[in-house]
Amino acid sequence: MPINECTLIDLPHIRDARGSLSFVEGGRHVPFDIRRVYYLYDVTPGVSRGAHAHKKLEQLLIPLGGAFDVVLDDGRAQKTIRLEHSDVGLYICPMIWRELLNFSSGAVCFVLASAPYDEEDYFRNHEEFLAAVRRVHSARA
Ligand code: T46
Repeated sequence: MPINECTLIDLPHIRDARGSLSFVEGGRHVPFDIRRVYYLYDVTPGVSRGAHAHKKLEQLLIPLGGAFDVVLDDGRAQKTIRLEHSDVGLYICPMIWRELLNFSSGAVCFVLASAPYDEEDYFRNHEEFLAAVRRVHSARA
């Protein structure tokens, strides 16, 4: 999938004197039914996470606190997006290599996913990912 299929999604933000509330509804704010939720927290300073792609999984990443960079790579182009607002999520479509880095202190990455955890859905080797991307493009040509 081309990298421009990965988009920032503005989430509802209800603010009153008590503070802020945002919410996400599957099929309305994200283009998939939510089948799993997980979150990254207590991230060790200086590390990166991710560095893999998914064959079919779709995800929405939301910075619940703090900030971090997401590097997206579709095998042809790369772009880096900094997530730093709790009412803006990043939708990541299938077949995108992603790496999360530059986490601020106390950052939390909350993730909504379209399927339960399945190790078979991962490309954890970048060369294998690139080979799969090339196969898709040559099949389309
Ligand atoms: C992604 C980035 C943003 C599970 O058992 N269940 C789960 O739902 C997940 C996500 C992971 N795990 C296990 C698999 C590994 O043994 O937890 C361990 C660490 O997972 P991983 O190295 O894949 O974690 P990250 O932070 O590198 O990647 C995760 C997601 O796996 C991935 O889909 O996009 O966060």
